Amino acid sequence: MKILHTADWHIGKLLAGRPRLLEQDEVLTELGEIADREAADVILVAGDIFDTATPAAAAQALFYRHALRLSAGRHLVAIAGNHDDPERLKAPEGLAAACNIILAGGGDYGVYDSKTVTGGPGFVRIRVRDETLNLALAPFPSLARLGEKADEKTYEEIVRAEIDRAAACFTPGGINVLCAHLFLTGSLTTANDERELGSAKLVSPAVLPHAAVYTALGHIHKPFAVPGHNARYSGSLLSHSFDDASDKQVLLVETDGTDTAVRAVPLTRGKRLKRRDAHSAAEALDILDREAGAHVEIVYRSQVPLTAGEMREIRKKEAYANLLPLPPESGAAAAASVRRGKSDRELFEQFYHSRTGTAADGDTVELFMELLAGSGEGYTE
Ligand SMILES: [Mn+2]
Repeated sequence: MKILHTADWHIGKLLAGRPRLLEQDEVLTELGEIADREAADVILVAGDIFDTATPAAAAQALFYRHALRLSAGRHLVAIAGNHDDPERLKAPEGLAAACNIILAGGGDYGVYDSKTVTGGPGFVRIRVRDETLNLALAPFPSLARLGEKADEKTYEEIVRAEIDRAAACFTPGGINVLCAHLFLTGSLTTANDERELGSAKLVSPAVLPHAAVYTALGHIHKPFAVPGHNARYSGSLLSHSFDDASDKQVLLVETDGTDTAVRAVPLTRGKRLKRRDAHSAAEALDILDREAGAHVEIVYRSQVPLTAGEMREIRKKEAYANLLPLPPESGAAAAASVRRGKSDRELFEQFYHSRTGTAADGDTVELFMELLAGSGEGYTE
C-alpha cells in the first residue's frame, strides 16, 4: 500500500497581509500530480488544513476543489489541527464519505460505512485491494475538547489515552498507522511554531503506539523524523516564516504492514521566503529585483532613514513582503550618533527630508523652531 503523507496546508494564511491562495492552489495541484505519478492509494493530511477556525469562503472553495481532485481513485483523510475548528471541518462528513474523503474532527467515525471504508471510535479502516489499513486518528487534542477529563489526569495522560483508544483498531495482520496532530518534545521548531505554542502543548514521543508501522504527524513546519520511532513530520506545503528556509516535501510511505519504506518527494511550486540584509534603498531594490520569484523580507541595516519615496519604490516590488528596521537598541545608538554635533535646525531639516523626500521650506523650519523654543522645557538630548 502506498500512503502519501502531508500536513499543515494552512489554506488562507496570509504573509505580511498578502493572500497566498494562488501559491496554495499551485502546490496542491503539484501534490495531485505526485499522487498520480506515484500511484498513491491513500493521502493523509495530518492537520492544520485551514489557517483559522473560520476560514474565508475562498479558502474553503480551494480546499473542496482540491479534496475532490485528490480523492479521485483513492482515499483522502484529513484530520483537524490546532488551527482548525474540528466541528466545522467534519460538518460535511456525510457528503465527504460519498467522495472517498474522510474529515476527522474527533469522536466516532461510524458515519463511514461503505464497501471500502468503515469507522468506529477514533479510527477508520480502509480496504485497498487485499490489504486493510487500520488508521488511528488523533486530531489535535485541545483541552477545550477533552476538557471534562482534564481534572483527573495530566495533559500527556489524556493524549496517551486518546491515542490508545484509537489504536485499539490495530490488528496483527493489518497495516497499522496513526495520523496525529501533536507537538512532540525534541521536534524542531521555527519562531512561528513557538508563537503557536499557546494552544499546542508539548507531549513526549512515548505517547506514540509501538504497534504502529508508521505515524504521520502534523504541527511542525520543517520536515522532521522523530528519533527512535517510525514517526515523521512531513512539514508544511509552503514556508510560513522567514525563519523557515527548509525545502518543502511530501512523504511517500510504502508498507505491507511489516516492512515500511519512506521517501521524501520534493515540492517545487510556491514561492520561497528569504530574508536579506540591505544597507541602502538601492541595495534593497537590487535584492528585490534579483529575488523576483520569492517573498523577501528586507532587514534594513543603515543609520540613514529611508525616505517616503524610497519606501514607496520598495513596496512596489513584486518580491517585497516585509521590512525590518534596525533592532531598537542599535536604533537608539544610531539616532544618538546622527544627532551628535548637529543643531536642532539641521536635525529637523534632515528629518523632514527623510520623510517627504523634499527640502523643508523656510517657513516650515521657522515654525518648528518657534514651537521648539516655546515648549519651555529646553531641548536636551
Ligand atoms: Mn501548522
